[in-house]
Amino acid sequence: MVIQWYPGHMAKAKREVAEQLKKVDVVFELVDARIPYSSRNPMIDDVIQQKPRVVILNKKDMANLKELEKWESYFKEKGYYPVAIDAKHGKGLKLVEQAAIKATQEKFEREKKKGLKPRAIRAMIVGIPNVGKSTLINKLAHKSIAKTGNTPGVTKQQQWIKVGNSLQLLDTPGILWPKFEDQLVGKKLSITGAIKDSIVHLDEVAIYGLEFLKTHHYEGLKNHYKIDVPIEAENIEWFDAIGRRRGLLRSGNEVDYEAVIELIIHEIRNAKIGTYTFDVIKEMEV
Ligand SMILES: Nc1nc2c(ncn2[C@@H]2O[C@H](COP(=O)(O)OP(=O)(O)OP(=O)(O)O)[C@@H](O)[C@H]2O)c(=O)[nH]1
Ligand SMILES: [Mg+2]
Repeated sequence: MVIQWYPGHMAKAKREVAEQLKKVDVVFELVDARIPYSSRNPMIDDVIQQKPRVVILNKKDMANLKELEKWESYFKEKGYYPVAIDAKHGKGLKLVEQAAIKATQEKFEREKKKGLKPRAIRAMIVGIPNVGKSTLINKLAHKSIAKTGNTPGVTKQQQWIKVGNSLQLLDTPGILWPKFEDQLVGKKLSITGAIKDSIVHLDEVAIYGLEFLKTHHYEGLKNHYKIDVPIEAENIEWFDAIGRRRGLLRSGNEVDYEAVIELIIHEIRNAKIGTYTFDVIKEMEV
């Protein structure tokens, strides 16, 4: 699978985020709870460095909660403050503010000792495309934040949004690139909708999804499609069974494989078959 990677863009995005970071006390690193590791920017630690960090595992409603707990422990061990939320439905928003308070406690105590006046905690969101940055900003702000200054050459006016009693959030998130060069990561990013369909081979993505479900959720997969295919059957037999069951046929009663591929990806991506976490911590070297 050939996935393009743009080092130039990547370096520019990194510089821009690093510039914005100077203005904040804490960073909200937003990741997709279905791929808490694969949806991180590979240079993120370089960018954020020692700044206190809340790792927000978003789209909890589509993830496997047991796996999610393991990832929360993983991030805690690294010294971050993880919280799992569902920004779309506004669940877990309070946790974000609470975590920000904890993450910055030491810094604010130091400021207090120096005699500095109490002030709001300043935060910004960073993350790869489609993890829910805009959704979260709008939920925390209780309104849709207008996009400002999209014209080239016009300096973008950044604004602070008041969140709860203690937090101010920068209205523009830092967008970073996901890790493109790893094949498996690319498939995980695609199956969760983080990268465009036009830059991947959808057949490989569908096969990845099917094999993940066969390995981890065989019964659920069979029940969802109301098919009975032995686990050791070739992928093509699964495609045939799913296609016939759903009536995805061409003339001559042939299975329309393109349609099956689209169906599988769509249903996994939108959690129609079940709620899954594709980054399985015990299967990874992290
Ligand atoms: N199920 C579910 N969907 C979510 C959640 N948060 C965001 N989404 C959906 O994910 C998609 C992307 O959300 P955005 O907020 O646009 O993501 P973004 O990070 O701003 O994306 P870019 O602006 O492209 O970088 C939208 O369709 C949202 O409705 C969540 O917690 N659960
Ligand atoms: Mg956005």
